[in-house]
Amino acid sequence: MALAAVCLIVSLLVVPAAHAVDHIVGGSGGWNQGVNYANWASSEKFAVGDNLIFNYGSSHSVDEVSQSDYNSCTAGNALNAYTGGQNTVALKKSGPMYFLCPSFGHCGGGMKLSITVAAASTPTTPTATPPTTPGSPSTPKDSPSGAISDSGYINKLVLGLSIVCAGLMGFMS
Ligand SMILES: [Cu+2]
Repeated sequence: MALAAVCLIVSLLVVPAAHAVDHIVGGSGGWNQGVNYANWASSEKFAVGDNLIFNYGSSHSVDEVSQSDYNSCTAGNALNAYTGGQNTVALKKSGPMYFLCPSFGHCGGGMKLSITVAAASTPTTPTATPPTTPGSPSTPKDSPSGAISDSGYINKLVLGLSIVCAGLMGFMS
């Protein structure tokens, strides 16, 4: 039982955890009046597993709302409400999300944000450095071809872990 749990956790952690991105809402402008959030959002790529970070002063707060409440700047039906000046909102599922500031007049003045969350991205350009150095001529034994891509490396790692876990669990049962 314990081993199976460990194997499951390991295989869940290995791949997706490396690509989460924290999006600072509004950039240096933060969550405030006078920031164009449509422009800001258009320059970001949101994916499941990422986080939105809201930073704001005491005259503001953050409501996640429905699309219709977003369009009409209706506060009071918040799906989730955030206060306190600094919040991290985890993007847990793909699709649109809508936020506004419920302080009177702020949403109408532009303090509203809509984003579209994409499904978790595949690692097309991984930045993690593998523990081995396949490009180095001093380690020919680890990678005879010298051309294993990062994604190929991760796939082999996951496959290897799966085989080891399956073997261990078969041995234990
Ligand atoms: Cu506000």
